[in-house]
Amino acid sequence: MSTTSIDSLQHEERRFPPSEEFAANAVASSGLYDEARADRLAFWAKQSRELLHWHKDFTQTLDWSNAPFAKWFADGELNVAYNCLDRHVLAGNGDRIAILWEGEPGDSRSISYAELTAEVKRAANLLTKLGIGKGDRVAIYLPMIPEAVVAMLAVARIGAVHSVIFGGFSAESIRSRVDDASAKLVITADGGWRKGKVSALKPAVDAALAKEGTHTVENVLVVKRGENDVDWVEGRDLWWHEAIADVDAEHEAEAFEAEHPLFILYTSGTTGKPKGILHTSGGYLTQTAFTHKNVFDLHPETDVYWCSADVGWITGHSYVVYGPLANGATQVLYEGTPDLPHPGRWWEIIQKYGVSIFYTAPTAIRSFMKLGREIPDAFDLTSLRVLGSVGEPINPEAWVWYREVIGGGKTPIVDTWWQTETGAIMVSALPGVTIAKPGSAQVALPGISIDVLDEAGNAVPVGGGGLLVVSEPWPSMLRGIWGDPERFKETYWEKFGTALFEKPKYFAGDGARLDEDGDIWLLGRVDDVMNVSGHRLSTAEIESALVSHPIVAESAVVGAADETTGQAVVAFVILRSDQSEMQTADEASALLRTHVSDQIGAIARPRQIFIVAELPKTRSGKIMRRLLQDVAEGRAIGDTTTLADTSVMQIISGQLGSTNG
Ligand code: 7RM
Repeated sequence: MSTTSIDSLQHEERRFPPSEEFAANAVASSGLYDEARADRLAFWAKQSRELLHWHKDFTQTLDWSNAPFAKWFADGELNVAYNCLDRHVLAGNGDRIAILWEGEPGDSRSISYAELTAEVKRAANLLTKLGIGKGDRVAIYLPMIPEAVVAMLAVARIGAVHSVIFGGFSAESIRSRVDDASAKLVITADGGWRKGKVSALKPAVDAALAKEGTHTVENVLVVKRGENDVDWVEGRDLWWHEAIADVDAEHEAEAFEAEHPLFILYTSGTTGKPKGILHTSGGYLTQTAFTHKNVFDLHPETDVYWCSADVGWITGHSYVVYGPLANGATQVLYEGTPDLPHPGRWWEIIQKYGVSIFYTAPTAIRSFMKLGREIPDAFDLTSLRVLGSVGEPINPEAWVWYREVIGGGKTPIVDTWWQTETGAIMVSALPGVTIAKPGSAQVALPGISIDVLDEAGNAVPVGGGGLLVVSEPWPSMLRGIWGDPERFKETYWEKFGTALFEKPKYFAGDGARLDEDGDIWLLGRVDDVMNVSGHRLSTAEIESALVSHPIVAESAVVGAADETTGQAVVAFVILRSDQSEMQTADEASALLRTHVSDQIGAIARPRQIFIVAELPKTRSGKIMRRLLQDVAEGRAIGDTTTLADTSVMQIISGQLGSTNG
């Protein structure tokens, strides 16, 4: 909700027509729209056969008879890793570079498709030797190093299921994910480079595995990267480089059913417990490959692609690992922070490798904007020809800056809307086809059906706001929530269509507006999910972390508009009565910020914590976050008439004169 509307007035009238360079792509792409409109399923079947190698062809494209549980290409068989590796080598492209890796301290590695294939084959043999088989879950907790990609592909190659846990998450987050998926193996590193120093990873895994619910883990495989000292559990822990040295180099990829599970990725929802989003093989790989090729106009022989996302997020899964590798792309992988050892590090990397396609988040763009254009202007960025944005709405001002300063005023920008659940891009302009409108994600991709509906399920009129839904199943859709089919149905499918309806529609949780051209403008989440720097965080999850601390009686968390990160976490906390005198509000607030960071991870640490005496509640006891949001954003407080006690907000805003927070 926050940033889109403010400066859209200033830029809304600006239109950026496609340049001549993309004329050929425009013709090809409009053909895709036509084909998909004529027969959506035939379109996806054709794309899938063109983009992937099927060991066994499929006869049925979609089985939606058990909606909302979909099956795509169900009787087909393929191997995801073979599609990302072996077939490129067999096609004569083994010497093509797959990964141009940059470590934060300045070390680098360049890895060809032949080398990556060889490495994944060894890793697959190692996993098998460790007793990992088809369907077993493997947790991966690694920095942005090539072994992260190797580990994911090796797991996929043997038909096991990976659960990648972002390296910024805490021991408790690792514990709950390992427990939920009953992981048999954890792959981690001693540490990785982050913000100019080695940040240890293994201690968090050790701490997690010392907790309850993690007894399923038999081994911990440790990549040496940080060279930091680590504790060692004999019989459980193995060094990756030692263990991989004495396994066979040959490995033949076995074919698995199209619906065989590929990975689980946990994401925040509206409750305190993250959901394990399940993705499967054939449909997921079809749509990640299709979108990566067409949304970015990829030419794998000549392009150098870079997506700045960490593999711990869905963007890293789909647009660092599976999409680009399925398409045989050459890509940059960067371990560290954007501003080290100097604030132009990213632009230096683009110059060094001649990056032509760059995909990043609005938060990053806004923080570079703040530093001024002198920094990127000092580098040669003329190799760039397509820019992408993902994770949150991009405000028109940042959009225009991105195009002018980074894209030299000539590159198309694709603003891509999608989710962990959708698996791949759903709404985006196509370069060369769509007249770009800064701030609007614009149109559904070929083969994707998007609607904006009101609460009753009716299409909103032009200019109207409503809820974003996907009205037809799509190949890379989530297949469920791990271990919780009821929550899957409830969360996504029951708002627009129940078992009574023949065809339920997918409710995305985002608000959207349609303009007079039919373009889609995303307006932010309509549920209690926040978006901080393009990362999803749940208010309920942070609230439960807060109340797990013995000094806290009650808490309420809101996402407050933030100039750089889109939203920021702001918490309101009532201390237990015996605690209020024990410490100052400042002390309590500092203690609790650290506590949240320990419980979930540094990204969830509140920007501010206000220690308050009361929270605004309705008569039925529901916290009115809207009012707290007014306070957190420094606005006049809205309508308080539905509060059980109307004086509460006066007390809270009165208190804010005090210094805590
Ligand atoms: C890819 C990713 C999903 C949520 C989604 C939206 C927001 C993502 C855009 C966007 C406006 C965009 N997956 N979102 N992309 N909002 N414009 N181009 O971020 O599962 O982590 O988050 O992110 O609210 O529901 S995610």
